[in-house]
Amino acid sequence: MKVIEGDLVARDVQIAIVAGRFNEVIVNALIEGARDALMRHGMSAKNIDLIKVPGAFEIPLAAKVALTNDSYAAVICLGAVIRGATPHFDIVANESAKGLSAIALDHGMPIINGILTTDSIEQTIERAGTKAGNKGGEAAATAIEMASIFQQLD
Ligand code: INI
Repeated sequence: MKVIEGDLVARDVQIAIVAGRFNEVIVNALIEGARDALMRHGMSAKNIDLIKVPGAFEIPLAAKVALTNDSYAAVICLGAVIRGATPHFDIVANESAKGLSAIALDHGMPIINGILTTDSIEQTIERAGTKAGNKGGEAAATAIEMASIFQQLD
């Protein structure tokens, strides 16, 4: 049986990070977590592009456009949607997740969902480099693993 499995070594890949500016203190920590993980897994900074958009709602569109230039092996999407007193949370959280899945399937390319959806600032901080790790770093490792799988499938 031939087993195709990704490893965590970045080989000749370019990766885009698309990040929302909303809740930027948190998102900046996710970006730093992703950048640090990508470098530790063998990427050089010149092969990482950071695309900043206003909020999580805009991330899928920017990710879709990034993929049309054909040079990225994966797109890492980072944002923070925190539940507030309005229904806006559900709209932004649901639409951004649905948008990312749709783009990944349409393009047949790895789009990594590192958009936090949390009930409180405390939960958000926990996932941005404290108690529960850094979800930006986890998203970066997933991107490298998926890029490795796609290199073997090509
Ligand atoms: N954008 C976020 O990234 N996080 C949020 O928590 C958020 N909330 O709660 O409103 C948010 N809203 C902005 C949204 O992403 C769009 O930028 C805006 O609706 C304009 O399209």
